[in-house]
Amino acid sequence: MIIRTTKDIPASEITDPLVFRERRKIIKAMLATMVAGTGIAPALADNNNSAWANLPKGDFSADLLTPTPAELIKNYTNYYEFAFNKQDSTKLAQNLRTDPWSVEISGEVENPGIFYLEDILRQQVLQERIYRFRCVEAWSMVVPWVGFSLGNLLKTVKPLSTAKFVKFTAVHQPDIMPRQRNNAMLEWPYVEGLRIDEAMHPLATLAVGMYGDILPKQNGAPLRLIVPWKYGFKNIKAIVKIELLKRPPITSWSQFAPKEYGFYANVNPAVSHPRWSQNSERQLGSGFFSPRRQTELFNGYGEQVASLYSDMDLRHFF
Ligand SMILES: Nc1nc2c(c(=O)[nH]1)N[C@H]1C(S)=C(S)[C@@H](COP(=O)(O)O)O[C@H]1N2
Ligand SMILES: [Mo]
Repeated sequence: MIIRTTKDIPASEITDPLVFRERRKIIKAMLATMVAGTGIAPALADNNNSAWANLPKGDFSADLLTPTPAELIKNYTNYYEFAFNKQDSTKLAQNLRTDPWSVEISGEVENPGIFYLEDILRQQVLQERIYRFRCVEAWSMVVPWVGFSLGNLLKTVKPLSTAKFVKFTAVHQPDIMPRQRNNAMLEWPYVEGLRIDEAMHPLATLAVGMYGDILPKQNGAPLRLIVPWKYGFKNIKAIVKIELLKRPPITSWSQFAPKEYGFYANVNPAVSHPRWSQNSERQLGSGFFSPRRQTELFNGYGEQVASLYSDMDLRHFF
């Protein structure tokens, strides 16, 4: 199943007001009330989103996914504001200031605002969502995220009919992010984007935790995007601003190398990166001689998301 959680517990139903004092406590308290998984439908009963009804309930099952060990996920990270290798970024990210944290939601919406993350968490239903994650560099992992539906958050600010795209902006803390200081490689802050229908899709997630705890800083704390059918670079970390726009935003990677990192970036084994094949992937933790995993179209989420792209020739949209 897509989501292992079976019980929706709005944080507002947790009685102890002290619980709200700390993000970590909120997340832990909500997770403690979760019941081990028996299916997806109950978890989404109040979601009001009929797309869930179409999810396959047969052998396609995230429950069958074995999460990658937490230590591997935490110690092999891409976080270019800190470093261009996967070890230093993990260490340096510990300096990030994540408290307090607020998110501006603005643009083509009826009710723009700046919201404390804790206030957002109180309104949203946290769920454990176990998804495959596929980096464009051809490595992959399975992560038990803790998060909530991006679409549900967007609905709270009432998108206007003119909202066609969503732009996400990551934090700018040049005093502790060395690559922002040198202006290295990408335009900072890191920007990503989605089409509005992609953003409203039930698989599009804002993660605040993983493995039943708050998100490690190196993995995008306190708030990051997870779009499991797209390459890893779309999954922007440390989000401070979400703007609904009429026009497609210019995203950091597509600006840096449009032929290599397109706006759509849907996982597709048939479309090679200009410098390497995307046909297979190395699963984090598997040995050098272990067989590679065959990469799947839309990272295996085609039944859920392919209809978003029915009018596109997938050979031409990287
Ligand atoms: N702000 C920000 N978000 C980011 C990145 C980054 O450098 N900065 N790297 C992206 C890339 S290329 C990948 S593969 C994933 C990696 O997520 P992980 O480090 O949690 O595995 O984060 C994405 N989100
Ligand atoms: Mo990546």
